[in-house]
Amino acid sequence: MKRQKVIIEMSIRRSLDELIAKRAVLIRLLVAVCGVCIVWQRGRLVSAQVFNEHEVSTRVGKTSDTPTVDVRWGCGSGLVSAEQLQQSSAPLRNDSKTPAAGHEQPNVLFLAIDDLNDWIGALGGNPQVKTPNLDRLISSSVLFSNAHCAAPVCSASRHAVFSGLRPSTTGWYSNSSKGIKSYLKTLGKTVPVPAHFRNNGYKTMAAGKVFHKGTSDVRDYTYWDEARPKYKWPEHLVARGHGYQGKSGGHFYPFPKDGGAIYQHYQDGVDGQSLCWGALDSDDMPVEGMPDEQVAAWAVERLRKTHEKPFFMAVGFVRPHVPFTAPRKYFDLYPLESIKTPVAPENEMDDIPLWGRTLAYGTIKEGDHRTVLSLGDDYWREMVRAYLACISFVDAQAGKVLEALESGPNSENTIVVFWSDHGQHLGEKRHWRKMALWEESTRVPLAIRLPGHGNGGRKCVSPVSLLDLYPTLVDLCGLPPVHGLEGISLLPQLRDPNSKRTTPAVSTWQYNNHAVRGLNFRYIRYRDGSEELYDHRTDPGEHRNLAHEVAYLPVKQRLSKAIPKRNKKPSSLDSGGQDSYGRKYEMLREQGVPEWLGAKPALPRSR
Ligand SMILES: [Ca+2]
Repeated sequence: MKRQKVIIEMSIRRSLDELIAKRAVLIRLLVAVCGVCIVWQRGRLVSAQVFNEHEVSTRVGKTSDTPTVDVRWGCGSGLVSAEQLQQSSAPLRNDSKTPAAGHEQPNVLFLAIDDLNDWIGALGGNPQVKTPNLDRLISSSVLFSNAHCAAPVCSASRHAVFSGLRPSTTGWYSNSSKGIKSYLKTLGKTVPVPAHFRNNGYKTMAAGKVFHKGTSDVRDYTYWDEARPKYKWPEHLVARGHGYQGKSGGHFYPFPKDGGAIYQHYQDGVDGQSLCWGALDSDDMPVEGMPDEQVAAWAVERLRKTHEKPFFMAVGFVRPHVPFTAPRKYFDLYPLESIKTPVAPENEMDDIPLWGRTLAYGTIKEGDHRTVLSLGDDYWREMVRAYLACISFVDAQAGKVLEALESGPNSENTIVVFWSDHGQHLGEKRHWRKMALWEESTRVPLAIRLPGHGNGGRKCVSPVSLLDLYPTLVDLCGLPPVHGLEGISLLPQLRDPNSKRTTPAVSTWQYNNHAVRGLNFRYIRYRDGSEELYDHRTDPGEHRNLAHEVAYLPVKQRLSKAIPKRNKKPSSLDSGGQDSYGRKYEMLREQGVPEWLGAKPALPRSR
């Protein structure tokens, strides 16, 4: 009996040992599978960052000896560091579709300002500008001082931001009006940023110019739980007849009573009205205030409330987009006689290829810069002052929104992302507006403020792209990863702004024209193969094209590796046709380049 008991005990122990051994094998197997997954994922990230410019760092501001500040924000059950989020191999959010009111995930205020170049205090693009509110925001944010758009025009840039995909991947290159068919063909399979937030338990809200045409570019397609209705101009202002009919079909108001100088020159319906300005008096504006003031009031009202779910709120201001009209008091900040116009060296167009000059020609029949010069000795300076006035006006509106956030119940757990969709030329390279591949067109303000203001006031000088916003938001808010995004998360730079980042920023304007911005150089390659190269260490104004200098061949070769291999043809080129720039290029080639764009052949300067 005793022997039988011993045998049974031994048998049970052996079975247990085998079970434990099998379990250990299973656990080891699981660990191995997880390891392979992590290595594969890291490999993907590394392969995306394999490009290395080997440029000499010219980092400015605070340096690596500045201690890294832990990036933290308040959560329902304590504090979660960005480091923890980044290093976790588990999904970055919980599985609940409806996070509790404690807001386990942070809110996001996504603040977009249209057509704002680097003329803000913190970026130093124009020392005369007054932007106290944006400067204050940046002083508590991580500033990305070398940030660039994916496309230098409203609609293409915004769809790149919200889809996380390049124009050359989707085929959405321009502002041309697109119906639902075109949308489905180019972007139908994407999940726009606000849709991803909404699908994962966030309340989504929007007001103003978020997409090109407001809170959505596609009729009946909405990503928002709450969106401010599209603004309608008062009839008495429309009846004045000065509204500028943009090429994409949008109307822009308001104008002064007499329409301003350009209206006096061109009268009704002549294009060129977009290069206009005007100081507005109270009866030139809606009784409720300018649309941007109304958008600010809408956002202020909601930021002062608590919300049951975490929110993603997009607020888009239209100014400083043309027309450069704003309340008169903002013009009074800038006495005309004090205004300096941008530097435009006499022969700066001579070493720019025909494609570059084609872009600089602009959209007015006689040429944009030529038109500005023809409107009077002071018109260029007046336009610069008006752009500055519009910037200060929109800075004041941003200030209202930020004050409401900071003094309200959402101040402790809201990420602020401040960005513009592209830059703006005001005569540099004889070019106006955007829609080119030089620094003035592609450089944008970009600053991210984390709850607790981690690393506030520090600067990342590495090149980054607006494409990086989507994966950054996914990381910061713990959303499920999205397959195929073409940007790279900025989370490492939010943790440490000196964190190395070697992937350049690529901007694309129309089919197969690209600019690659590295830490120190800008390389442009147009669709006919012509090139430009600028060294920002010695030539921040991009006045000397180095593309034909043998010594810079290695730089060109390195930067050209970042040019997209895939360039989806827009429908206008499907059957071998030309787009509008292709036609203009052919026209200039046949008729010659006008004197104001540099009549000499586009050859390298003699050394
Ligand atoms: Ca824009």
